[in-house]
Amino acid sequence: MKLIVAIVQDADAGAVLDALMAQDLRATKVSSTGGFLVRGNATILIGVADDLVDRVIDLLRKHCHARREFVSPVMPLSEAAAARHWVQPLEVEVGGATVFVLDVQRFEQL
Ligand code: 2BA
Repeated sequence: MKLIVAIVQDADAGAVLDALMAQDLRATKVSSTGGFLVRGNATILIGVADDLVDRVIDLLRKHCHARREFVSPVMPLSEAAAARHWVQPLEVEVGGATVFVLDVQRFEQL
């Protein structure tokens, strides 16, 4: 058995959960926050038999989309005044999904 930990964008989480449920796969969504952008994202935990891992990854690939986000660098007001120009927002591409596949040593439902 494997535990798939998929960090996805909030906008895609609903479609991923719907697709997992439609295939009778079990999942748990946990609200999370990315360390860099400090914006909400979703971490989806999916426990599956080994032979279903590729199916789940295909499903994540289908429903998770990369998007461009802009981050405004924070600058202290005094420095900003000294610089006499606006700091350009930084553009980053947030990936469709960041996926970890872990071996499960033991699985119990009590
Ligand atoms: P964040 O940490 O908020 O990162 C959002 C996006 O910002 C990243 O997209 C990447 O394009 C960019 N980014 C992150 N750190 C950066 C840095 N030090 N310098 C420049 N740009 C940077 P993704 O790589 O697709 O990551 C999306 C989200 O997946 C991340 O949100 C984080 O929540 C999670 N993540 C990514 N890699 C991870 C890892 N190795 N371990 C745990 N979580 C991870």
